[in-house]
Amino acid sequence: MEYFKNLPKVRFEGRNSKNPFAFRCYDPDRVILGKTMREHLRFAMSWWHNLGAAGADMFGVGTADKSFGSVGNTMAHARAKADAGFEFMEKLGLEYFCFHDCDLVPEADDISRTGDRLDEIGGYISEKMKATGIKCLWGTANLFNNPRYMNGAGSSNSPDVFCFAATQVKKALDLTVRFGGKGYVFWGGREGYETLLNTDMKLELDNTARLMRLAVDYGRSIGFDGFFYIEPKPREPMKHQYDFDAATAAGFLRAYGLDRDFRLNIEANHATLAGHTFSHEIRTAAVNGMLGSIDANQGDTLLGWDTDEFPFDIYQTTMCMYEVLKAGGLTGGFNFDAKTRRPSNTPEDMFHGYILGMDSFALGLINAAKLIEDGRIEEFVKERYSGWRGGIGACIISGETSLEELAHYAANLGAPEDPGSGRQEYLERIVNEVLFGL
Ligand code: XLS
Ligand code: NI
Ligand code: NI
Repeated sequence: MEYFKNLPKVRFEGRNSKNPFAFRCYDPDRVILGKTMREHLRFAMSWWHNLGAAGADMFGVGTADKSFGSVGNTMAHARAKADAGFEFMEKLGLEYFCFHDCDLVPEADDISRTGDRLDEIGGYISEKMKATGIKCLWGTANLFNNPRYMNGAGSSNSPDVFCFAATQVKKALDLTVRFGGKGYVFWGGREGYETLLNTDMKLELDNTARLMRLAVDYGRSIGFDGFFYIEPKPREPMKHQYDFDAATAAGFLRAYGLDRDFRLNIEANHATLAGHTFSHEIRTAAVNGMLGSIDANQGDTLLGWDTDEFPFDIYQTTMCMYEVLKAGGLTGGFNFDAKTRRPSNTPEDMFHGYILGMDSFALGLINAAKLIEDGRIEEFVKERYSGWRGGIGACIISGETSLEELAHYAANLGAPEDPGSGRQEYLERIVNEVLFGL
């Protein structure tokens, strides 16, 4: 059965195309700085938003029909979702998907029964993967929806709840391995607190790390050789979330000795919620040696919550790709953790969303490569720090000096050399010149 009947296979047609169901920038085989676009970008479909989210919000039920011709909350619906998902990915040329356990099957009352359902759908999806060549970018367990996680999962006050979380992580890892997934994500939506008055923060942090350590040990024991990821987010649903931002998560991973197995999955909208730019989070992950994967979306600063919009802002995709290219690429890929707006409720809109997102990132990649090839920005930064490559700068970096020696040096100078203008406006104009010929 064809689910997206009037929707064609989306192909690259270039800048002159007027076809709304064609890519104008995403040309998977085009080589940019020595790698094809498909290798640089590794786009993934998020099972939850694309096949599950029907547009419900706090004030109203869904507006989109995601039944895919079958009744919700049944295994028949789970299979229909998989069928529709694979058709969608094939039509869009998406080579990867990401999933939560609960996206794949309806949860049963009994967690073991849910596990059986996951085994069943696992077989069904594996067949489809074989037939299409579509791969799994990462899997995860939904440890935030079920009421048992109201006080957290790894960070719950209840050891029983911790064991239920462990059960789900184990099963989600089994599935990820079965799908040959490249990664496994922890997004700690409920790992945080509402008030310190009822919270043992130290125990909660230690236990969150314990769950991750147990996951690493189990994953490695069943042959998972990809990376684990933390996806930082400062708040929402909890008021305070432990994985606030990239810097916090990097420190956490080091403190608990998890830094060899874990990288970071940076989401654009989470960066802005934390009061950072997307690029700041990517750079912070990169300088910590922890840049891993990206949840590609964008927020709306006027709204200020995780709106999960499809990426549209070309400055943002450009500066993201600039950071990614300079960091040498991702271990993961670009997962569209994004959904169409509530009033965009047709199957066509699902296509428009992905075409917008993929083209926005493809153009970002093209632009970022141009900025790198232009070289003026990098040259400026290099020159700005040139003092550290010789003289007293090199001496400080080598570590062979003391505060007394530096004080003596400064006293002899009388006044420091002019540190020079930061030239922000000049650099911003270069960006505009390279992007728009301005
Ligand atoms: C929620 C997160 C979530 C993770 C996966 O804000 O972005 O969707 O990516 O659990
Ligand atoms: Ni996400
Ligand atoms: Ni999010």
